Amino acid sequence: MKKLPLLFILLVSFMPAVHSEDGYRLWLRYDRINDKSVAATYKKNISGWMVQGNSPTLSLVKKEIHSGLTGLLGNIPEVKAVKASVILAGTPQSSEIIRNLNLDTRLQKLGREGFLILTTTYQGKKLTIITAQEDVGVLYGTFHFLKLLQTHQPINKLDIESSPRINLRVLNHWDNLDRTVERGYAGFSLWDWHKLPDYIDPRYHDYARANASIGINGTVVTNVNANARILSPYYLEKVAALADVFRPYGVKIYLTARFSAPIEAGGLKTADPLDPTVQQWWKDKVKEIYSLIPDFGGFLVKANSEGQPGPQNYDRHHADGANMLADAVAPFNGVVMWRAFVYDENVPDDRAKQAYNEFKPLDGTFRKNILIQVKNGAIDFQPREPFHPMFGAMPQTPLMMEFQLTQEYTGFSTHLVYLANQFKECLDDDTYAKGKGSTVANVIDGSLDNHQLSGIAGVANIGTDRNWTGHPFAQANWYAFGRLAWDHQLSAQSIAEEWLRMTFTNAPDFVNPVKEIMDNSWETTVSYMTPLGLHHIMGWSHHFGPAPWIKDRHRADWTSVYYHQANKDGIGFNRSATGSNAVAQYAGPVAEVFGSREQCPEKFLLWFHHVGWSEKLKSGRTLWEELCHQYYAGADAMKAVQQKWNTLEGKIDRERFEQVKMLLDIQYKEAIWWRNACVLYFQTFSGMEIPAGMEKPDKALQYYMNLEFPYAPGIRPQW
Ligand code: GCW
Repeated sequence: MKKLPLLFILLVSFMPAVHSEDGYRLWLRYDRINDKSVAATYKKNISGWMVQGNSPTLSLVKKEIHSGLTGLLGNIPEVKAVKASVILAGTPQSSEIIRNLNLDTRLQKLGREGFLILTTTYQGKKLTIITAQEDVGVLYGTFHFLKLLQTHQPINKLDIESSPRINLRVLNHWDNLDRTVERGYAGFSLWDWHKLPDYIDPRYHDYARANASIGINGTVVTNVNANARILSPYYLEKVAALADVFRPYGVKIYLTARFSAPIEAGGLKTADPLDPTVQQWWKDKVKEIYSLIPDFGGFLVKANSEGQPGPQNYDRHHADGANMLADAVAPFNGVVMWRAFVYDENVPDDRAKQAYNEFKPLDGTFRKNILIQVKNGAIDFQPREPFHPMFGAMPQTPLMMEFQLTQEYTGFSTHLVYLANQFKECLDDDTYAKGKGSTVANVIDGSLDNHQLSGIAGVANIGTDRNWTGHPFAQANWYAFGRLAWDHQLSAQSIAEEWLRMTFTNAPDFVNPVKEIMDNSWETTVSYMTPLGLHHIMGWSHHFGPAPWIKDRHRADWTSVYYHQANKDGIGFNRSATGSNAVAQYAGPVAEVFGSREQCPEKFLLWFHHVGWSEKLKSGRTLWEELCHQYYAGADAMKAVQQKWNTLEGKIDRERFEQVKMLLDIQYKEAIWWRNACVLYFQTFSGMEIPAGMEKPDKALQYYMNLEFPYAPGIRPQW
């Protein structure tokens, strides 16, 4: 063995045991502001801080302000009495000074969770107050204030009012009880059921704190493909321990309810929602849960979908099932989030139409404490989908949005894909349900149809990986989800910018180019995976990589050929009036645009139309040429991103720079793979040459078709 130099050994053994820039701190990095003039201005404006009041949440506020100010600016003292330029946090109840400022009318307008940050004078002294009606609002305001410092914004004259546009801002963890995570690409589940309730992993606090910092106020800790065991006393005391940790951060806990739990966990013969013994079982179970977790949020349910049991097993409607659970949680102010992700291979109709067909007739029959949770598009979190036709179609029912943060269909956690642009495209789309301006965002925030209850869910991309999300940039999707859930009017670009400044650096020569990379990343991915409205052409079951050739499997609606419908004439799923007529599920003006071959936006062309290979598109290219162009442009754009990233060496820490560099190598390789496999496969139908100037794939189609991935996440190898 080679001897290590003494100096090296000494250095290593005296190195503090911290993980430097390993991403664990997410966007909550409070490193000293090294821009001297920025720091000096802040110090002039902040002479000290005080938090008035005592509660578990206000203790967190104290901790946050202390660590934030100390980290960012150095020693800023906690003071006991007001003096000039003090930061004061509290509510009118907890702080006499704030009470004396008579802000009640302003605060009431901001609701339970909203906050006010105000520079004002008190007894002749300039103060900045962070206040709200309730403690949790003060916590949100605190994070906002610290963000201003982290992103180098002016703070000398603040008057910021902010309140969430959506009530329930919830993460959905598809975490199994054995700690595997369905569609998880960032390690295992955070919830260590074995060691709970006695062992509280500090990470539970850090998780809740990160959520609170972006306004997420709920978490469903178990998979929608549910296991009834979570409802057993063995687990419920563990769930209660998690709830105790999350509570001061304003994060409520929810569970998934397996519809057949009365049979599995209760020993009943049926789970029929109209059977009184079943109803009673749920009532008792709910009572038991609330005795352990008084602020339990409620249930999320996947029923009669992909093999999950549900009311239809007993010839009942979704509403019968949802209402039964809603009645059980109603006395405790709980809610039921009932998923609309239903489709059945035995129903001959277009899969894209099935959820609407099932749920629309039930509008008006759901209890008041039910939200129907609808995925952003009608198929399944594809790289790009038109908005789900259910949005706007059920005015009497609060519809909740479900976005997917975990990148099941957008390159797992190896591809840099900033999903805020995808979320925004959907939120900003106009359903025309009540004429122009009936955006999806207005449907889900309750404003369009005057619903008090509103919600948005993100399928979490979080696991035990040290940096939480696998790809350092996947943190941005968690962050952006929270920010948009709070305020869907924010732009994807502004969110990217604040995230970059907090997560990496404020230096414009890093922030600006990387913001651009993020801003283009989703379109680029769509382009090398599923351009022009193509969808569901990925690998069987694990969904890794391209596999447009999948056919002849036990479920047609899980094959690729079902969706792309390529043949000698052309490609695309005809969902217009001459095809499945899925377009008719949209309101008139939308149906007209999507249903017309000429008017349909080309980004959705093959989603709604079967188009001939030689038909001309807006670019003047034929469909075949355009398809090739998009695949090649997507892969080329990835090359450019790699090159751009490499010029940024030295501008951020080496750890994350290198990580991203390696991941971009993978992403470029996989972009080429998608491009080659798809172009070669579709060529077998078009029979046309890859246009001149485009580099020919170096392998034959068969090579791509023979690839296997026993190591792909979600796969259990047979040998
Ligand atoms: O996206 C698909 C996934 C399934 C998932 C299902 C759902 C939890 O491939 O893994 O199951 O959707 O949303 O229920």
